Amino acid sequence: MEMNFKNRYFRDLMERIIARNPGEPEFHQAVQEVLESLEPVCEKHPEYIEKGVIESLVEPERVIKFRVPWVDDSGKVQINRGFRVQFNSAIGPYKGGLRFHPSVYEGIIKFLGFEQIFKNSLTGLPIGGGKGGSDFDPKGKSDMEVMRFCQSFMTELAKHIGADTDVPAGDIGVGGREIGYLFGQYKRIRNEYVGVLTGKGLTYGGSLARTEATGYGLCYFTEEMLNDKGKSMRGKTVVISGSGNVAIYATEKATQLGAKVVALSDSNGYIYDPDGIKLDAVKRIKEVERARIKEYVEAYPNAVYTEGCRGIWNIKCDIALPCATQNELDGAAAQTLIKNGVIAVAEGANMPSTPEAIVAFQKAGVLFGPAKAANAGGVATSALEMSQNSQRYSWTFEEVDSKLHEIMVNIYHNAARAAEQYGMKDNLVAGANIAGFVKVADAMLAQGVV
Ligand code: NDP
Ligand code: 2IT
Repeated sequence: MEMNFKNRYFRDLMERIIARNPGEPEFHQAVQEVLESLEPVCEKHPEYIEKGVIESLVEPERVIKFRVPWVDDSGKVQINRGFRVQFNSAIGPYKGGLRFHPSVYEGIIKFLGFEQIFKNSLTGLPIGGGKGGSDFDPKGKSDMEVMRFCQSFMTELAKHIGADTDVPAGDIGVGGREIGYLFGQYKRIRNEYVGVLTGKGLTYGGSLARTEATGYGLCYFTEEMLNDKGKSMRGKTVVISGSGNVAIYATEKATQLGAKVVALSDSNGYIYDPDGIKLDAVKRIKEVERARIKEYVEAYPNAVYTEGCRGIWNIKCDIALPCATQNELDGAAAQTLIKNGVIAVAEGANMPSTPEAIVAFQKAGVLFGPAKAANAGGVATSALEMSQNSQRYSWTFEEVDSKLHEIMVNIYHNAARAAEQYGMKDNLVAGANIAGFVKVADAMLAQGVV
């Protein structure tokens, strides 16, 4: 990856990070983007360099890696790897999701845990950064296999987490079903009924609106970003990649805000419905049947299914919301979107746009909402779930949703203000990195060398 550092300190540090974390390109990518944004901050505040804050920030406080043995339905022993990266606890207990996907290895969990530090800080709530997961693939497994895997995973993870220590949640491959099994096993091992996980079911301590929060928050952010430029989502055509938790509830809120969502995808391919996606069919296929998105065209023959997920960015749209996975939208896809007149892109997934894609959008004047800011509604609502658990009380859907809305509006303005303050007006990538960083860095300085 090309390095654009002006300052020698940052270039040397980045080279050291690459050498000390070999074979982890996603982690290098995430760190480099943040360090590039922090150069102007450290020019004004050299104490962040002099007191070792930057070097501490890029080194996880703790990396836990463990064997996850379980028995499949045919009686065969299966071995997976489990991870939890406790990255930074300067402003609160570690907080971040668990990802179950065959592509998971230490570098993926480190990139996600690193980004989580800044995202969590941006929410304005007291949560540190962490992430975990496994290379286990829930696809094609029976409920009982998923349960046995989750119980084994938690048997080890329980030693390292706690309601005031580290609070995991969902991410790719981890939804309500998995959180339920994980919570049950934690409670059994520790004999404690505490809010140690978020995204719990509503019958056992979950918060209303957590399921919807990431997708809804993404749209609240996008709407505010557009409103600030005298525009809105109403009447716009939207393309959303993925068809999981984030994509489904982004589709629901975008539609409520008067936009028309015409495409969704999964890792096999994408559907295009020029009449607007009918979300009830998608929810049935993905949430109930756990089937593939191509089933949609059986219910709605006007829609077209195309094999291969990356082609989704060829569809003409005003707004693109990548909500599947990292590096799913590259420079060429960005150029196609720009040529087709896209006005706004906001990231529901973590790091879905490659560095080349981000540069292309910024050069073309496309409004660009980076993941750390745009998808922070999920973890923000997780923090609201923690508050409700501590209070032993639950808020109504409307109360949680209105707090989520307020948080997303504030995140947009804080990122926009930080960008402007450092002479990078409208660069929300830099603004989000800087606004997220300053609170964590000041907390680290105050707490000394720890
Ligand atoms: P889900 O598991 O519910 O859905 C993931 C979706 O992305 C599926 O449609 C999946 O397709 C697709 N997908 C996964 N991997 C790939 C791949 N390699 N190529 C193409 N498509 C892929 O996960 P979520 O909706 O929860 O997460 C989606 C993104 O949002 C992730 O980047 C996650 O980190 C991020 N995020 C999630 C939050 C949350 O609260 N859940 C909060 C903030 C960010 P398939 O079924 O074929 O695998
Ligand atoms: O990437 C993310 O912010 C999440 N997967 C949600 C984390 C959380 O703790 O709710």
